[in-house]
Amino acid sequence: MDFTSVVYSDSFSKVEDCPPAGKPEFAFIGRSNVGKSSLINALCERKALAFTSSQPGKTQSINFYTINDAWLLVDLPGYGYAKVSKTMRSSWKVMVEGYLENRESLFCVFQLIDHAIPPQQADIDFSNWLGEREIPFVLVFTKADKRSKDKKTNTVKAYLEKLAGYWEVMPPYFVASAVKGTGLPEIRSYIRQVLPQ
Ligand SMILES: Nc1nc2c(ncn2[C@@H]2O[C@H](COP(=O)(O)OP(=O)(O)OP(=O)(O)O)[C@@H](O)[C@H]2O)c(=O)[nH]1
Ligand SMILES: [Mg+2]
Repeated sequence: MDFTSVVYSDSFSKVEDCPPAGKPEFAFIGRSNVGKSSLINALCERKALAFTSSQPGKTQSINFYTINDAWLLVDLPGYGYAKVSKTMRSSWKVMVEGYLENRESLFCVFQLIDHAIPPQQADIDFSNWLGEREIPFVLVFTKADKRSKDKKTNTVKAYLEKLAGYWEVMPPYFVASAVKGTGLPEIRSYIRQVLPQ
């Protein structure tokens, strides 16, 4: 898919301040540092559209990027960052869960999972949270270029096995690397297929 025009639209720290729902939105969520902003940049073939950092907790608000004037990518702050105060955690909940539960134009969530580490309970809990609310989502296993810390564990298989303990139908999934470009054509093609014509 051509990302002919990519326009940073705006950032909001409160759901109620977001512009009225309109074009379909694809939102990126996952643990802090999993590579959400990097994947958005890689998909758009832009280096610094969404700000990234080696330190977790970089993205702090809801960021909208309009693609081809037809649909949006939405970068969200991550969950599971330990060095966060209770107040910040609860404002994250209000902002991110509020967006995901209430946004009428939310079309699909990309939940990113770090491919290089074994399945994390925080991710399973978040997949379950999405599933329980019937929010359509797909999984993206990120950092496919990195060697797994535990060479014996196939994270994709292990993660899907864990999810199968809760659900009969598995979400679609992709394995991607923002660095090497792995999986990007597949993700773009998925977006093209599911976008309303
Ligand atoms: N090796 C490798 N590193 C990656 C990849 N994607 C992201 N990173 C690195 O992971 C770190 C975090 O990337 P971000 O894109 O900022 O992560 P994020 O999920 O947006 O993080 P928060 O905004 O803090 O929630 C950065 O140092 C990136 O360079 C990848 O595919 N491969
Ligand atoms: Mg980010």
